[in-house]
This record gives sequence, C-alpha cells and structure tokens, in this order.
Amino acid sequence: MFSLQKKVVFITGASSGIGRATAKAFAEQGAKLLLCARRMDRLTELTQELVAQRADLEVLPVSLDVRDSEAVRETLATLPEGWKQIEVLVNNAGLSRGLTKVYEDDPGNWDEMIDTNVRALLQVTRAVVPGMLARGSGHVISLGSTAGHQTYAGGAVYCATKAAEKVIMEGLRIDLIGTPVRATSVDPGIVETEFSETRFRGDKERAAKVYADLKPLQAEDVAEAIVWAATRPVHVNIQTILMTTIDQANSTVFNRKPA
Ligand code: NDP
Ligand code: 8X3
Repeated sequence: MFSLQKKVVFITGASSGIGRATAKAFAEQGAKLLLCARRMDRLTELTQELVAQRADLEVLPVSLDVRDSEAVRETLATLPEGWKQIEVLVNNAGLSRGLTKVYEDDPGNWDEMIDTNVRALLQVTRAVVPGMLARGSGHVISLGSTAGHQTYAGGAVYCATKAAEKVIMEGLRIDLIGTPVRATSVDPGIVETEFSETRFRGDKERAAKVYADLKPLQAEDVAEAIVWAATRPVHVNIQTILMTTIDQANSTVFNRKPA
C-alpha cells in the first residue's frame, strides 16, 4: 500500500459533494490537504471540521475558480513552502447545466460546462504534472462519469465533457508512459450531491427526483474508490473505475421502485 501520510493531496471542488467527502477520506490517511473551490466559506467550515477531528492535520483552503487559467497558474506557483510537492491531484471540480436539446439550449450553459469540466481540468493538470515528473512521483485522478460512456437525452454537452475527460485521461496515460506518474479516471453513475441542484439552477424538487425511488451512490462511496486507487502500490495504475449504485445499469436504465 502506498502511504499518503504527510503527502500533499490537491482536491479541486472540495466545498461540496464528492470533493468534500474525498477531503475527509484523505484526511483519514494523514495526508496534507490543499483544497480549492469558489465558496471559501464552505472550505473554511470544512477545514475547521477536519482539524477539530484531527489536531495534527494540515489543511490549506484556497479560493480558486479553476476556469481562471491565470489564477490557477498563479495559485500553484505561489504555494507556501511545504505545499508545492503535490503527490495526488484530484480533478473533481465540475458541473452540469440544464437537461436540454442542443438546438434549444442556451450556449452559455455549454461554455460553463466545457470551461469547467474540460478546459480547467487541462489547465490544472498542465500546472501540476511537471512538478510530479521533476520529483519522480505523482498521481492524477479525474472525475469522469457514466455520462462519458453513454449519452442520455438532454445531456449531449455534459456527456461530451465527460467523454472528453475519458479521452484526455487515456491520452495522459500515453503521455506519461515510462514515468512514475499515474493517471486514473473515476467514473460514477448518479451520486446524491448538489450536482442536480446545480444542473437545475436551484430547483430542489426537480433535483430530488433524480435520486428518488432508488438508492443512489453517496459521495463517500466515490471518495473511498478515489483513496483506494491512490493508495495502491506505486507499480499499480488503476486506469478506470466505473461504478454505479446497484439500481443503475448504465446511463439510462434504472431500477426505480416508488415506496
Ligand atoms: P457538487 O455540485 O456537489 O460539487 C461540485 C464541486 O465543484 C463544488 O465543490 C464546486 O465548488 C466545484 N466547482 C464547480 N465549478 C468550479 C469552479 N469553476 N472552480 C472551482 N470549483 C468549482 O457535485 P459533485 O460532487 O457531484 O461533482 C463533483 C464531480 O463529480 C464533478 O466533476 C461531476 O461532474 C462528477 N460526477 C458527479 C456525479 C453525480 O451524480 N453527482 C456522477 C459522476 C460524476 P464551488 O461552487 O464552491 O466553486
Ligand atoms: C453525473 C451523473 O447521470 O447525472 O455525471 O450524468 S449523470
């Protein structure tokens, strides 16, 4: 098992859902947590919660919009001493906007999804991987989705961003061959987080229906898979983890049973 004790783990989008649960799971491994998101109040609250549970834990919360490539470069270039040696990067920040036919959609939704889920993932990876190569150790773990494996109605652009993530991670593994840096895609089906509330712009009732009448994955289930991949011996590269609730067969087939 690869120990993450005192190793720097950088999680993008740690203010909610999978990123938040992943921060907690890496804290249990004794890692140093570099956490970013736009909602700094949430990160501060999480930091306080984590440190209250484990006084020796080191956490550095950073306000960062990952779509701002200049801010990404600046933040990573000016990290305090002791935080520059990123061992694990979790490219988690991501979102969907709407569930709409392409020819009826607001192109602003596409920009937001493509900028966050694809361009930002590339920018953060570009900023972090050279340091991993120079140090001779590192692991990039990105959040894909069942949506990247199979398209569903109204999800063309979100699914395209997750298909892009899958292909980028395949390409990154090719780029990294012969180096000690690992690259993993963790691809869950529906996970009960704020994801659907964001997709439906705060419509809680519509969001709740996504997770109704079945047992969805929880953020902690995904966090456990991420930490498992990160803690394999260094010669083991978990390429892809495709995971769903037992009540989901693929992007479109669900077992919903009203109570
Ligand atoms: P949440 O909405 O709960 O969390 C999304 C996180 O991304 C938040 O912390 C948010 O922080 C952050 N984020 C979004 N945009 C930015 C940005 N521009 N800069 C920095 N951080 C940003 O959703 P999930 O936890 O479910 O989603 C996490 C990842 O998992 C996403 O990539 C998603 O596509 C993927 N995924 C989700 C599934 C699901 O069903 N929930 C299934 C498969 C994959 P803030 O708003 O504070 O900036
Ligand atoms: C998130 C899961 O099915 O809502 O990637 O697209 S889904």
